[in-house]
Amino acid sequence: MANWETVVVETDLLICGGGFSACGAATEASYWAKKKGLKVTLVDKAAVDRSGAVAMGLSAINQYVGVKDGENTLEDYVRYVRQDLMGVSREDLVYNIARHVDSTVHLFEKWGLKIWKDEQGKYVHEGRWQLMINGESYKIIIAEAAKNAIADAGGEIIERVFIVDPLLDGNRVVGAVGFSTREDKFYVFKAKAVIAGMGGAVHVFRPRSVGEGFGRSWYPPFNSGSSAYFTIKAGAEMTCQEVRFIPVRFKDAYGPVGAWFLLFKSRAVSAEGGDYMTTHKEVLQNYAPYGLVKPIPANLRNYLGMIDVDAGLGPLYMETAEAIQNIAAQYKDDPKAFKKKMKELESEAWEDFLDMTISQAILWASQNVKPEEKHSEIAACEPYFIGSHSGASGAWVSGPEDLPTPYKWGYANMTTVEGLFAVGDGSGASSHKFSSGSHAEGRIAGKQAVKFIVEKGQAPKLDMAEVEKLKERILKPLDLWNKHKDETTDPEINTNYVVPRQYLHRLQKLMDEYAGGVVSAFKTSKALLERGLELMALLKEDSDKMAARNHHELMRVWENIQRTWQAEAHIRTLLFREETRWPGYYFRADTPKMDDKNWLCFANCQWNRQSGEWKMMKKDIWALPGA
Ligand code: SFD
Ligand code: AMP
Repeated sequence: MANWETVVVETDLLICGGGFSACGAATEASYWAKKKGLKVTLVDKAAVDRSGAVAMGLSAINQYVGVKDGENTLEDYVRYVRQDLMGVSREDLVYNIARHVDSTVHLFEKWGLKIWKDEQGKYVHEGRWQLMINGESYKIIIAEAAKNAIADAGGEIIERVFIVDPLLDGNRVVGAVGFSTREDKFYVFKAKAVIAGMGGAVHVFRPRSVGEGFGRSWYPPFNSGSSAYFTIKAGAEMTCQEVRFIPVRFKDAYGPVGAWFLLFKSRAVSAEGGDYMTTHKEVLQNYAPYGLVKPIPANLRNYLGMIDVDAGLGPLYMETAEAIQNIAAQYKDDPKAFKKKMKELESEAWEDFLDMTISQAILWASQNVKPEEKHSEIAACEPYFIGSHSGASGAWVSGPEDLPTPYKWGYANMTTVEGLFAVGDGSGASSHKFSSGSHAEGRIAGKQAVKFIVEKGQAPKLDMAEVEKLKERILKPLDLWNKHKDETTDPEINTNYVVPRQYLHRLQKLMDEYAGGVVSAFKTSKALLERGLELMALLKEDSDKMAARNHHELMRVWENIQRTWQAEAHIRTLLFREETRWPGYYFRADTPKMDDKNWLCFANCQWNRQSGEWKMMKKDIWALPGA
């Protein structure tokens, strides 16, 4: 076995991940931990300042309820999420996040984030729930607050350590193992409670960007399903594993569309079919009541565009020029004011990308796009797993203490495994939390995890023989490489191993063709999924044969294995739910209709740590009283 040092870190609370939810958890937990003399340790595979989905920055805060100004009620937000997720959401969790999110946003502002204000000093809204920000440094600001809080409480931040597996004592989490991506060090974390905040997953499906563009995606390439893998492997019940997210984005560089639709009030059209939201309006009747209320759910908006694409009426376009002209038109009688407004809109259009998807600005520049003169192509992306946005996959977590929710087994945001909490993209069925809501959810879980430690914390009992086995398995790819690399002239072609990229292509091909990726126009069926599972079993056998030539590739190996578990949970749940509830995200060709009678419920799954079997379950939906 590779001769790596084992570093043991003892802590009370372990926070896995350093993104928005983890920073929220660290900020809040440190405050309470300091009072109780407890230690908080945060571990990120990258550098917290620029890690996760918000690495490049964002141009909007997508969840702000505005309770203090009487703009909306918490129940309004619960209804919005219920509607957008076609009736399937954990209303207790959505409510809990909504009631904490405004104060989180106010903290962001206090920490230095620039939120746009109008002449009256009120926040500038992009849409009903969204606020415009100067967000290039969004992540750094939020990271700084988390780092300060941890330092103040005497905690620790460990960067560039990739968390792989949870450690368990029966049904109680007692820590985690991981490895340094820079040094020959294997880490063992002993903890009384653990928060999984390692984001969602990308590159489970073959991306549109292949060849020279490989790696480019809407969702950040850094998140590879670590939260899902961690909670599944711990034996936690999972939910909404079928609810992937497919955003529509500016084509090929994945620039966001929210500002165009909401702030600029732009239309999207297909080249031959016109405004698909109008021409296919009657289709929405099939998805009543969700299809009939504004805003129309994200998946249905996708679906109406896909109808034209399937009919060969594409490409789809965002009518940027028309939208800009429409806004500037109010100044048409004053040429100077008109020119000034046009300049302002033009710079806002570019800034929207420069704040969060710089490559889209580069692509526009390289293709000579002037948004004020010419429309721009948009397309549905490959599927991602991001339960904090408009997908819903994640762990099934306990609801808040004070609500009469039936889903409650102790501490808010705790999974079905004692002491293991999940947040952000790691917790399911509580979509539309975005950056601000994920941070708020992290704060909720951080406080609850400290409470758990105070009330139920136990010295973690670790089976060191088990840990040693894990170390051997986790470092095996390095051994495989060293043992066999000289056997062939091209070290990437070898009968004893596959390199991570080869394995990744195989996983992506499988998912794309059998589980409804871009190549299959997001369509799948029972037969395809069953065949996909057969191939998945063979792929999993070969996951043991991945080789790594260095630290970086070792991380690639484990990212791939984690993606594979996310993929399997996805296929199994697509198979279980015999209806098409989210057309536009995926279509079950053999059960093409929405079936409220049988399937207005959560589809949950759980992997059994002893038997290795998966169990599939239906869970009832609970509606928040008054919403
Ligand atoms: O609109 C390990 N999101 C947007 N939210 C907004 O509020 N406004 C926007 O403008 C947003 N836009 C947007 C958004 C997302 C993306 C991808 C784009 C654009 C291109 C959503 C938010 O970003 C999202 O909701 C939150 O970031 C979710 O928070 P969280 O904590 O669940 O995930 P994270 O921030 O990505 O952090 C993950 C962390 O885990 C680390 N990590 N650490 C240790 N071991 C491992 N094995 C690990 N694996 C991962 C990561 O390094 C990171 O620290 S809009 O355009 O859609
Ligand atoms: P996006 O850039 O697509 O991630 O969107 C940013 C925010 O705007 C999210 O809260 C979306 O749910 C919302 N959004 C985007 N497009 C629309 C639309 N056409 N109608 C209503 N809400 C939208």
